[in-house]
Amino acid sequence: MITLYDHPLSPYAQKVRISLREKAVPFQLALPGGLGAGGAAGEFAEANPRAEVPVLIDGDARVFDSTIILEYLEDRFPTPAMLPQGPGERARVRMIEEVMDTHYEAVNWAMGEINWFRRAEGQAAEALKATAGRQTAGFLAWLERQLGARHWFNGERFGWGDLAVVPYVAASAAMGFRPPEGSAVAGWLARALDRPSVAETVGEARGFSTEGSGVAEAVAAGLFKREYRDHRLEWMMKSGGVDIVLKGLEAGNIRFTPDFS
Ligand SMILES: N[C@@H](CCC(=O)N[C@@H](CS)C(=O)NCC(=O)O)C(=O)O
Repeated sequence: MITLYDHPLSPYAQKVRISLREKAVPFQLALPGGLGAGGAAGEFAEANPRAEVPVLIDGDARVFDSTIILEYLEDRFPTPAMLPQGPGERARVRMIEEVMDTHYEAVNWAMGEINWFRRAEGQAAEALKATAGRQTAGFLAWLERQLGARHWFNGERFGWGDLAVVPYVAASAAMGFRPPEGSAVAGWLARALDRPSVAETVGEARGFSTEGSGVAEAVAAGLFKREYRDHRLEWMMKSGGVDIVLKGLEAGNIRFTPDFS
């Protein structure tokens, strides 16, 4: 049986859950201990030197990084294919995935830092949220052009292009940044949320509430070390969150990619 180390709120993990469900591949979920606290260990940490979810274990194959896992699943369980036919179409959906994973994700993640982890409060928080709202509107406008007259981002059939977008747009919508009413993306989101693979995955994320879970207090107490890597760090630097980074470094409650050994 395939094991997927993941977390229900991770958009990267959600991409993999949706692909597995579309392909009707049985799998078991495992939540790694120490995730987010900088203390992951065991099979999960051995499989992924970055100590990030998702990680997929399939016999001797131990695969990290959501895109590489999707590629693995495509090779291992080719039917139904998630990628469209033809090099041009495949490149098109991979570019959409790249934008979602390395640009859009930063905005949702930053909203989590503010709303759940309370890295900023009062006026400072409001200013950061306003910036996030403007940026999300920009991404949604970009997505509207990518979708064009297509039924799915993937083309005629639901696939990679859609499972790569839906975790991010559904999360934005849940935070109040919805696709404009009547837009093609709003129609697409409703269609996507109707699919059992997506409904189950997004439902699991929405059922995992951080309200009252004490995560902000855990950050303040230094029990959480949130990963400020790549585009996430860039978001903070370019969007008015420099103080958050400096305070987090001083308090020791942010981390970067671990050194390899
Ligand atoms: N490029 C990776 C990114 C994975 C990633 O950033 N995962 C986050 C959760 S959304 C994580 O596990 N972070 C580790 C931590 O917070 O300690 C992928 O596509 O799988």
